[in-house]
Amino acid sequence: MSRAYLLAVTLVVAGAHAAPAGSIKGVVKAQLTGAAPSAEVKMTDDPACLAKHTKPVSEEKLVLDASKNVKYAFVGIKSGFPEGQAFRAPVEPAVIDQNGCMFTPHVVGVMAGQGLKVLNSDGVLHNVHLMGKANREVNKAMPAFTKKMVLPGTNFAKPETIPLKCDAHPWMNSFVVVAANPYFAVSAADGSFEIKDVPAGNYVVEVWHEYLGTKTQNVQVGDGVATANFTLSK
Ligand SMILES: [Cu+2]
Repeated sequence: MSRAYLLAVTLVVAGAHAAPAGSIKGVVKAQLTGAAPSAEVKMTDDPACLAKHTKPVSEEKLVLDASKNVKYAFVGIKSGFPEGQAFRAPVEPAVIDQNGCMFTPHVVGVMAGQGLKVLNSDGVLHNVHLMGKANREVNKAMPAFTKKMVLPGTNFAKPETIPLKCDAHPWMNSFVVVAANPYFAVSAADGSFEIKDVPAGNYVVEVWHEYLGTKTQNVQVGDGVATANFTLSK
């Protein structure tokens, strides 16, 4: 029997023993006792920003649909992996845009060590100001003619939630959530999220929202879809 054949057999057997993967799906809802905060963004500081909108623009601190489903909640696996398990950061950077003088999306997730591509669709002077505590502070001008800038993964080495602001436009603020593993998602406009390709196991899943706070729940993932719905009260 040749060595190549033995190697091939070994690889097939190893593949067959890989843990099955499932997904975690759910919806994030808000339960509010008071009125939802909603502030109109005044772009009067910069006529170039003002000119990009024909309708009033709202802050994105709390974005709800008619059923109080929450957009821009970050959901990720907090713990439950085998001890010492290492994760490889995606090679492709995450992407955030400056569009209409707003950061889009308002919340973006990166894995520790993953880069972030910052776009400037506006053709307006912005600056990218990341105010991390565990990670280094980043403050870079983004001139009108600069269409993109890639911040390497060394800027996102440690898990934490980093506020991202533009000092030129005080209403521009967002969050870059640095996660310890690649299993996370940001909820869509209908509050739904899906974390894909999760190895089978028992996990603690955490939701974070800048206004509504955090909540955790235990989720058992097997071969298929595990459900994790969250209601955040305020
Ligand atoms: Cu700006």
